[in-house]
Amino acid sequence: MGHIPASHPRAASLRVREALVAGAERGLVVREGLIAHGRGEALDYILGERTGRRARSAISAAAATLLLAERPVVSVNGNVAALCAREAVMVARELGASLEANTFHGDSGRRRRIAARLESHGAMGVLGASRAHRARLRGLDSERGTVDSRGIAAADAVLVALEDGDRAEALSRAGARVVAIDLNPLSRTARAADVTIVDNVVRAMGLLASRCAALRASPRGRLAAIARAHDNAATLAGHAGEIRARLGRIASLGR
Ligand code: PTJ
Repeated sequence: MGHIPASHPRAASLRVREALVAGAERGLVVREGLIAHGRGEALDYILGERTGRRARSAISAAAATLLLAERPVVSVNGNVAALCAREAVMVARELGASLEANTFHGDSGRRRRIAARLESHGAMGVLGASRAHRARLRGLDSERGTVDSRGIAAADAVLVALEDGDRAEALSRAGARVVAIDLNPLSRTARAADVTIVDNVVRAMGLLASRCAALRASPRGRLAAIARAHDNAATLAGHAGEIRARLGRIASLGR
């Protein structure tokens, strides 16, 4: 780390790459996670690398949805642990939610490392790494379906970020509300979730923590109204329109 000059026009993006590479070297991130990041990075570039109006509105709906839940869980995979562990812990703290290490690839050793990383940022009792409390999420044959009986298996709302689509669908079928952070408005996760924040986790997780803090004392009626006002399909269509308009402008004006 440290060889990226602050003056480099892509310094912020290069630092995020470095954080992921460091995460891979520490055994938090799998190689597939680096590939997944490339896809996200390309979409972020097209979307303008900023948290736009639609994403901010989705962040409010996400905060309201999670605050209304009785048993919310923040699910953390390798990429999230490497990119925004501190902010994920802050979200869980504001919600009074459990944090659960949950991965698509690999072994319980990596889940333990993810838990340790969250604990280094002040989390306590991170779920997902103990064999004693293993449960299966119905209809999900991958490793991601191995969940904690005290956490995701019993949750009524789950925050998932940077994921393949199967789990959002399985959680929805199981009756949980799903809040997703995913830069791809076309992905299955984005479409299966109740609220999708189309933004980079690097920006969105901290903003979500702040929004949860701001709304935490609100009456349930106000939270329900905020959650109800969110139309996920329309928001995703809006993001797709934004991409089309941005590319159209570039194509016609050359900038
Ligand atoms: O740690 P594991 O084993 O759970 O593995 C995690 C990965 C990411 C490898 C796994 O879940 C996976 O393969 O994911 P996908 O199917 O590639 O989907 C990742 C989604 O996240 C894609 O829609 C990407 O566009 C999006 N994405 C990538 N980077 C970011 C992102 N969304 C938000 N912020 C990012 N930084």
